[in-house]
Amino acid sequence: MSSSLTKNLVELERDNVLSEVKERLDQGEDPMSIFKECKKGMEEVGERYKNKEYFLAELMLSADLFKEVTELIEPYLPEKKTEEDIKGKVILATIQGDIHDLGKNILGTLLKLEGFKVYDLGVDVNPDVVVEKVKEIQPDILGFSALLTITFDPMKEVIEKLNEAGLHDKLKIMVGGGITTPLVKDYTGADFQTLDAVEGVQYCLESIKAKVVIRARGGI
Ligand code: B12
Repeated sequence: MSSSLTKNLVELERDNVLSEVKERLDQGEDPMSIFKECKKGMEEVGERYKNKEYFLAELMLSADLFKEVTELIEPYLPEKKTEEDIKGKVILATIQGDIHDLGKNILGTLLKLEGFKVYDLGVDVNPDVVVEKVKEIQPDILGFSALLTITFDPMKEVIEKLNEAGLHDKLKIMVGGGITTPLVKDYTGADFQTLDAVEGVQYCLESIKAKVVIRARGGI
């Protein structure tokens, strides 16, 4: 049974959605459960789009609304004060030529909820900027979100540059987004691919655990 929040998001009832989210956050409700209800609504919007009940306009409106919801939720996430409290650092980007960001934003919010520090470089990001940011931030994970086939080569370019600089050994690279497949992972040289943000979060958690074990054994 869908909650009123899920239903209102599906029906694009912006004012109702935002006022319910604000109210429940003020009452101290767990931000993750509010987020999950909204995510469920987004999945339903996606279904309606697939079934041609909704069109691009509805999809865009729901995306904007979902963005507003996540902006309301984020300040209520448990504060990660010290480096030790943070599970790991993740850089996210939609590479040059691609401006789709809905999936990336969902992943970013889920990662924050899980305790990761997320550096979202945005959309249409130049490959060299990604390489520079990896050098500067030294993340545990780099995640690309891709919805267009033209992203394959620039993602590959970044990964090749990271390999050449010996930086790929220190981080895991994942690709996701509607257009990606295991073949895209192999082509670009990434370590992991998925079409599911929750699986992406799981992969980040596992990568961090593995890194801790390697460190304890005197590795990186
Ligand atoms: C919404 C949309 C748009 C919106 C984007 C709004 C926004 N802010 O993102 C707008 C209208 C702007 C748009 C523009 C265009 N679009 Co468009 N768009 C779509 C559409 C309908 C939905 C994509 C979407 O947001 N899905 C919902 C999200 C949540 O799904 P998702 O990204 O896959 O994310 C999930 C997982 O994959 C995962 N995930 C996502 N990223 C990552 C990353 C990692 C690391 C991990 C672990 C997980 C993960 O998490 C999410 C939840 O589980 C698709 C068609 C479709 N049905 O997919 C076309 C589509 C992607 N677009 C397409 C095209 C061609 C375009 C345009 C070029 C159209 C044009 N002629 O102008 C432009 C592109 C402009 C550009 N330079 O980028 C094509 C791409 C074809 C191709 N093979 O390259 C598609 C497939 C439509 C089609 N069938 O032709 N688009």
